[in-house]
Amino acid sequence: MWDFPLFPETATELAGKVDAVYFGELAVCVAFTALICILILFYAIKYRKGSTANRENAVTHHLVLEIVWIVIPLFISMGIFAAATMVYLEMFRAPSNASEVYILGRQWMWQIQHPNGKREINELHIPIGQPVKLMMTSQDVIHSFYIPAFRAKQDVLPGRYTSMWFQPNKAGKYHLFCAEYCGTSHSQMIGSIYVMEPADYERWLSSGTQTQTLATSGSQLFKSYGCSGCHGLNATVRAPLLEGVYGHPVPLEGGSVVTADEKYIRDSILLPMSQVVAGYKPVMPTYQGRISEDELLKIIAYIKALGRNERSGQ
Ligand code: HEC
Ligand SMILES: [Cu+2]
Repeated sequence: MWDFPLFPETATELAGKVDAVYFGELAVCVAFTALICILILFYAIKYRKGSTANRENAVTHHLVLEIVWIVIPLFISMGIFAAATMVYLEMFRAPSNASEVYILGRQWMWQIQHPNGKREINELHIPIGQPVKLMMTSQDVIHSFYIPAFRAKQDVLPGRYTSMWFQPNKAGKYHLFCAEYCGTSHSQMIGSIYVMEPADYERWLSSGTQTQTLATSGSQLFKSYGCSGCHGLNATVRAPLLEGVYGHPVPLEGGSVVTADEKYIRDSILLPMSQVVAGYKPVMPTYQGRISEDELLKIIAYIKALGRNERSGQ
């Protein structure tokens, strides 16, 4: 049997679109290469030494021809640009109903946490037909989360959150690779993605030792790190309440406005001086070096959940 796959499986709709762009470009390249080769051969034979072809009145300029060979490639390359941009935008913008999974890369493994607190290592279980968004960060060096069957790849950086999303449409087991050389055992930083039927997935998600949700762990950390002493309702220090801050614009000291996303909350905790909320004193201490990436994810999940509670209560 033919067992020499030149192409990975396609397990998302988007993967098909990425392939379409790729094969479209390949077709353009092949067509032009063939055209040029054929013309070279044709003229090499026609004007070979000793041939009687007419060499008088050789053309040196041809305006129409020049315009044609500028305009046609211009349209072709703009077409490729438009198609690729459309696919890229779709890849870039996660739908708002996507469920979130947190990924922590480190030398040399992937630690994965689901919002309900379930953890896995080098394995990611997801349901078929539902959008999933990954929030990713690294504990040490740059890694890259790569799932060939989804045509999805995103660098995972220390000190920063990156994200990507996909919606698998075919159940099965797929490869997961680290696609950024990250040290001695980089080649072993691999794993599997399991795309499951929704019912199987629910069963898997609720199986095993039931841990508490990320947001609950986060609320405990919020107390144990003393955040609630300032951010709580009965705090003596004047600090902004964090209910509903996630996803909303925050006016900063100095006049600018930022949207409170994961990165902003992370920076607020590690580098509180870098962005001070308008109307407040910069008294919040930095937690750089005191809070682990893992704990940060939980606190962020908690602050995000605060936002949801508030909105649903309105
Ligand atoms: C000593 C009091 C104090 C402590 C302790 C404290 N904060 Fe703050 N925090 C503040 C103040 C004051 C601000 C507003 C000024 C600023 O942005 O630095 C703030 C701002 C923030 C913001 C940005 C809020 C917004 O509305 O944009 C976040 C998020 C935050 N803190 C999270 C935390 C977390 C998480 C902890 C615990 C790990 C914590 N804080 C501990 C006083 C505190
Ligand atoms: Cu790696």
